[in-house]
Amino acid sequence: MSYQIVTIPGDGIGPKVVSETLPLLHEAASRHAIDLEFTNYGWGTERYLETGAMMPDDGLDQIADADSLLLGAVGHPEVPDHLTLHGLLLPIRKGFNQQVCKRPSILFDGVESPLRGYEGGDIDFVVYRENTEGEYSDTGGRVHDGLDHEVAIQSAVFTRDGTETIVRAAFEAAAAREGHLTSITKSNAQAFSMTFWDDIVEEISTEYPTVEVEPLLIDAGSMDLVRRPEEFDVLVASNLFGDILTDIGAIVSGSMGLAPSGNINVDGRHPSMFEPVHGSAPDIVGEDIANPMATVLSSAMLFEELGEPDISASLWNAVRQVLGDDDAPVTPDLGGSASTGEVVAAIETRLWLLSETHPGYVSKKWASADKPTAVLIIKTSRWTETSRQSKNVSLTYRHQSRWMVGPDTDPMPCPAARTHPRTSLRVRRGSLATL
Ligand code: GGG
Repeated sequence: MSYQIVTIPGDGIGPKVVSETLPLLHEAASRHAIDLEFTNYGWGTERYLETGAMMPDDGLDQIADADSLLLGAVGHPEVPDHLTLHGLLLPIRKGFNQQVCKRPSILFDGVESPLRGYEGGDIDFVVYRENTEGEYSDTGGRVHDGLDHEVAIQSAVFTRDGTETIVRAAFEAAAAREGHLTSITKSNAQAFSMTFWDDIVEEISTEYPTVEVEPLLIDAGSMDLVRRPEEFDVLVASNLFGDILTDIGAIVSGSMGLAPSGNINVDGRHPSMFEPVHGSAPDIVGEDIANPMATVLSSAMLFEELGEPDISASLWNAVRQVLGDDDAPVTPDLGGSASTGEVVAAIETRLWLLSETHPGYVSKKWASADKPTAVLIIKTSRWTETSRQSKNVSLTYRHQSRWMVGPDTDPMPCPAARTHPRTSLRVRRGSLATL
């Protein structure tokens, strides 16, 4: 079985988090006899600066046959955000009818919330965000440009199809979870569109008698996500409100770097697209400290959507394990000092440790194009830990009968490894060690 996945790394930290994550996805998929073929579309602001367009005119046609899309980030300090967003991200969401945006917020064990008294597991909700219309419908215009009586009009558009689709998806999710759905609106002020939304929520609620509905205005909802996040289960909101709520959700759960997202095509006619909630983070571009976990978890959602729940679960579990391990590397957003690649390597290690059967050896590792990493070939009887770094390979192991590191060059025996379980070894890149 094989899947064709289009990657659009985009701008800023997007290319880094995507390129570091792909080898991990190969690894996770190959454990379930799934082959992945990634095609990288280098669309984004660099292209815009060169050609005047974020992607080609026939961009959507070019990627329409993919099984799924993985996007990094969009946004560049030299170009206004509305041009980059409208040139790439929004046309894909709209053109591929990705009406449902699913964004989980989870406070994992080992992660500190900025909210006092919250621990791992206390926060676990998912926002269903309407994704192709509402406040993002791009209806309006500006007239009398530059004159004193200049006017700008921007209208929100709510269709029955779009609203029913997102509301129904949210009810389905709530019925499968804890049976609690919060519908976020501003019906007191927006007496046309948001009362329409309320009516549809009420209509569809009759189909889901086990789901309790709590209507909340966006102002109160935003406050309550900070004041009592533990009480939320599923939230459903319009495009703009959903976008705002999910940034709050990400930050009360510890970091924007942990928040995944899926833009789901529900008619089955187009691919869905997965992306971290975070943007391009120009302030940390080039520092190699972007947290890849949001991209890894977005990829886990991608596998779920492809009908590969085991691969999805393996990625979720591996990330949970890293976060729950005080000794595991994390990036500065979580209080650590690890690089993007070190975190991916730690997740990859957990994939090994969590898999029911250890296949014996990893025959191949991937090096990112911009930064060659050491190749590891590991043979083990029971426990294996792998790690990739640009200069050194650190191998911490618990029990193993045989291991090798590096491209096949001079064997380097490491007796310390035999006598001291959990010894940390540093092996120079390019060396090979046997035990
Ligand atoms: N990772 C996706 C990304 O770069 N998002 C930037 C952004 O501004 N998105 C706006 C939105 O989702 O509405």
